[in-house]
Amino acid sequence: MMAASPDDSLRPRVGLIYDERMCRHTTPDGEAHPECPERIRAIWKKLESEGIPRRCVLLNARKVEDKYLASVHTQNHIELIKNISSKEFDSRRQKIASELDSIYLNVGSSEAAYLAAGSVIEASEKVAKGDLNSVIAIVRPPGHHAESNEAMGFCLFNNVAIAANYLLNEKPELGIKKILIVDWDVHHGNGTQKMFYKDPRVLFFSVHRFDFGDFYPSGDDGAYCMIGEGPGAGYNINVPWEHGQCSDADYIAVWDHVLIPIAKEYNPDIILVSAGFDAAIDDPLGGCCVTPHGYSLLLQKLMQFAQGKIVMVLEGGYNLKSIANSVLACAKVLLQEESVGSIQTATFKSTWRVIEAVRHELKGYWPVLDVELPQNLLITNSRPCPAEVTYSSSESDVENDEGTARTINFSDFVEDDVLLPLSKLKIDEELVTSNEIVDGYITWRSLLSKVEVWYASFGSNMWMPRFLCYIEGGKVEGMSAPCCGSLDKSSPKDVIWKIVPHRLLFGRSHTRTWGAGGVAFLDPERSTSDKAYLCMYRITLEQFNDVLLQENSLHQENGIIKQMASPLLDLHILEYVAKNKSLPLKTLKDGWYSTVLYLGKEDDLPILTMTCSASDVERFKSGELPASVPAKDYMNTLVNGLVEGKQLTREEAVAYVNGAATWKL
Ligand code: Q9C
Ligand code: ZN
Repeated sequence: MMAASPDDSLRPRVGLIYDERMCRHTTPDGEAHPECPERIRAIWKKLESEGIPRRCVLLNARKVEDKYLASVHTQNHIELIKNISSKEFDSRRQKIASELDSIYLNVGSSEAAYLAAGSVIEASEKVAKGDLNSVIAIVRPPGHHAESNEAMGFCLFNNVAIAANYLLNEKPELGIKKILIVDWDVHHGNGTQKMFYKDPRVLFFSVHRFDFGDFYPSGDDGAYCMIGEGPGAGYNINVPWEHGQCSDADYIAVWDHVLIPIAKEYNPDIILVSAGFDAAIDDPLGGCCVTPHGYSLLLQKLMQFAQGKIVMVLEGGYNLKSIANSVLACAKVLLQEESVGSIQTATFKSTWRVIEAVRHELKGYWPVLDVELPQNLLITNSRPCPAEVTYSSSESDVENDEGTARTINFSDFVEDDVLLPLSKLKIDEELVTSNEIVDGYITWRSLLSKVEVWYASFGSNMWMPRFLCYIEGGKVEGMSAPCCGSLDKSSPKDVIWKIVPHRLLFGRSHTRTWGAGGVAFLDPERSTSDKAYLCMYRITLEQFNDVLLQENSLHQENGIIKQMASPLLDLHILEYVAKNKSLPLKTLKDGWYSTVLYLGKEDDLPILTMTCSASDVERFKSGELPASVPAKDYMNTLVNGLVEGKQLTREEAVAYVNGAATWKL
């Protein structure tokens, strides 16, 4: 018997479904078509070449039973797809297909359609049961355009809708009560939307190219005002792009500001992804440019929900290389073999406009959306829309078969802008919570790198070499673990000392950095009988954010350095801190240094520091949290700081620290 490698039990169990029989659905006369058998062959070949199948569990494709089709499709439609490949239909097949919208049919079509739908059921059941963590179903024909009584858009049966129905109605014992369907195919998932329009048990989310109704499947179904009906109101979410060329940044912005907050609230039991890869870079139909890395980020951000129960189902995607690379990137994410970093492109202005419109439309149903977006998102690095830059149809570098480029009125884009003057900002604590720590988002950095603040240290950071660990990374003597440092590693522009009338407190008996010993905090309240030494470093607000993150030990998870989607402290929150002197950041509520203090100004720059929560201060003062004398390494660092900073002699420094540490009410 082969010994299991030590991490086999830790590796997520990922299923794969692929079956050559789904390649037998072809154009009858062999003419070229984007939805071709090579699509799934190319994907499978790519996965094989990377050794993915042997790291996965291979599932058998199976044909769907008619009774499971019946809750989604009409009897009429089922009969048609069942019989269409039979001999009796040989003469009529082409005519039937030609009367449908974007459909071809041949002798292999029925079997492929039955296998695609059945395979997605099989995949969903395995994941719902918990036998597997996730599955990738490499199926065709695709499904999301198929309506109850209508094959269209290369789709015969609606594979994902059939599986969702199966879980909810046929297998209640699996305990799946809420399903999130994420449709990131570049086309609107009109079929799926219709099936669950009045059903709150399925939250259907689709992000798609819309072009104001001109992009396939065209019409109004994909508009953001289509939010569901009756009990399903609020459970249908459309994010309609105004134009092509959307990239990773646009999709990530929609994830961060629409899908993820709603998914947190909805708390699905399983996620089905209608994973078309026709928004991928170089797709001949989509005209967008999402990279494999972008797709892997989108998928990774979904893995925090439903205990990672994800079924990824192929829909469209017509560039063989792009779809193969994208599916590969997603497989690595599901296998947790890839740590996904940040993205490079900028978000379109139109994307913020669409996001704001969607949030506005849905905020009555999802209170998390009833908060203004952090405005720095809107003014940093936004790309003008393609329509603003150039728009002559001959010059359009986007190749697509989806109608020709329209002349768009310039003023539509320039006048109606999402940017609000800063003075119109409503700043409240809700805004603070909207700044979440998520991977892969860096546009705020360029803005905050232009703002300087004084970071006032009163603990071990008073010793410059120790503080520099937060900037440059690394560690100094006595520290048990190295710091990751800030993204911007440039040194403080200036260092000055100041004495302030605040009480220094030492508590907490153990830290990750120093081991046993005390940790310094500052009482936000001023009192003339107290004094604390502050060593102040002039750094950028961007760097301050990175320091704040490290001080709260939130900079990494599972050994992976985190990127902040948006800053913990942006300009508007800074304004708020300055006004209120002290501000607990909800995003940091589990950290020891969750409160930002404003200690006035120096050279017209704000002085900021961080301390524990107000309730912890009270608990220190009341003795409920014991004071704790700094242990040797930590004490040395404090003393070094005060001595090298020429504030105190060694003896005075020791007395200062001991005095603060043994202070009683
Ligand atoms: N002028 C999927 O991606 N295009 N279907 C028709 C007519 C149809 C795409 C163009 C595109 C269907 C699953
Ligand atoms: Zn598509």
